[in-house]
Amino acid sequence: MFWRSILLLPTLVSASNWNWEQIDLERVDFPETFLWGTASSEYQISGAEKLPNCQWAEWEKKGDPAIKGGQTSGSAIEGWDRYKEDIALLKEMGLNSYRFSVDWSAIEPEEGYFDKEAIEHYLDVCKELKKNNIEPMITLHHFTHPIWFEEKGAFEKRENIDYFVRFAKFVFTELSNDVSLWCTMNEPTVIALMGYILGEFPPGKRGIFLAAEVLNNMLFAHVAVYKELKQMKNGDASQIGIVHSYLKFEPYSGWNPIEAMPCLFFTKNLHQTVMDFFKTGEFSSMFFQRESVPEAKESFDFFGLNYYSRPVIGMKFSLKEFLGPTCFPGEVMTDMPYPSYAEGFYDALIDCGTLGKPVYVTENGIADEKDDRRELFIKKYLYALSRAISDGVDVRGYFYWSLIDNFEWAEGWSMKFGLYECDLESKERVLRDGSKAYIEAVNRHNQSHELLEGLISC
Ligand code: GCO
Repeated sequence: MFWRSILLLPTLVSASNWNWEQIDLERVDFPETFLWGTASSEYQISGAEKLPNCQWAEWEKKGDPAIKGGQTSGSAIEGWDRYKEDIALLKEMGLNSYRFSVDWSAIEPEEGYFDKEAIEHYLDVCKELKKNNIEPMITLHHFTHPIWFEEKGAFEKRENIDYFVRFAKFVFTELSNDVSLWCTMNEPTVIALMGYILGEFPPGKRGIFLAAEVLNNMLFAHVAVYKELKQMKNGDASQIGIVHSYLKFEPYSGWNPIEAMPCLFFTKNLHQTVMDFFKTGEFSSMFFQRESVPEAKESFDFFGLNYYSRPVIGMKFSLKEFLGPTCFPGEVMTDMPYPSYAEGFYDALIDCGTLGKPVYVTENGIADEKDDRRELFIKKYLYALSRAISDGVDVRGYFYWSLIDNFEWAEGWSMKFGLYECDLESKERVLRDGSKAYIEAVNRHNQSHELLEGLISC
């Protein structure tokens, strides 16, 4: 198995590079009925004050180094209370969709107790979106869950999946009259990596066998939720999928085994395992965990792709750090430990297209506090998206991460992903200059189709 994985190395880390000098970034074209939106998650925009029963609220209490510099989420950007204001921003930008999460700890703060007010809040959010012709896309699990679920061992135990299924069914019953796009889980691999290998997310464990088991259980939970929701009222009319973080690690010096081995390890376990699960119905980790779940192949109506970049790993030759993130000559780093790499976005789209289902880009964006790379990032990534679509990938929508700066988990407030920045005192939202590239692209697309519709109806 191990040696077979080594032979896989070239396919796992193969990368392409385009000559951007010869590319006209304005030459983009998108399908007429395309969803343009932004994405967020409840904890990141509403914080521990609004969600005190969430396992992240507990985790934050650990301070530094659990969260950089001991920062806290507080009331974050008051996303819960300011939803009307933020939906007005989406509308003003010309967007027609919004991906957000329904926080489990708000809905079921105690085991078996479902909070009426919380579900009504989400119903109001959906109604407000619909009123503004903005299509809601709901994520049922975006890294957070109630403390009581964490105490039971969360997804470490297969039997706990039933709790998640029960929550999912409750939310679907209440909201599916107004919502037809559903994501069961956000990035199970990131939970496995951050929560169970690096120990930087709750529960802060470090065990690769356990990490693979958690991933296995989360994928299994996705299949279980999919099957249940599809049988419910509105199930057939809904599109239900999963969100995967497409993460291929690349060694800086190609075949240097010290760099290549960890890249192979992470790419195989945190990425390829998920792609294979949905392609073949087989779960297989490098640690000899195997499970056949044939229904997995038909357990999604769309595939949610989160793509930011591909991390490049190089030797550091310093006493402090032996291996670390870097980029290739000529590349531009984002504020996160990876470069801007639009070619990888194209490759990822082509790869996801081979799953045979429609693809939604459920997240893509850049952390850029100085706002000196955002504009070009947006233009290049939208070009890559348009090229993948014209090369045959059935992409139905694109959700920029994120509308407004928000609490970036263990990074705290240091990563500025927002199209809008937010003053954490006044909570005022201010549009960044670089974000205008997104608004312009969306409006150009909207106008050209309105024009076309006008001509057809003449
Ligand atoms: C993730 C999450 C988001 C992040 C975003 C920026 O990918 O970790 O889905 O919650 O905030 O991706 O890193």
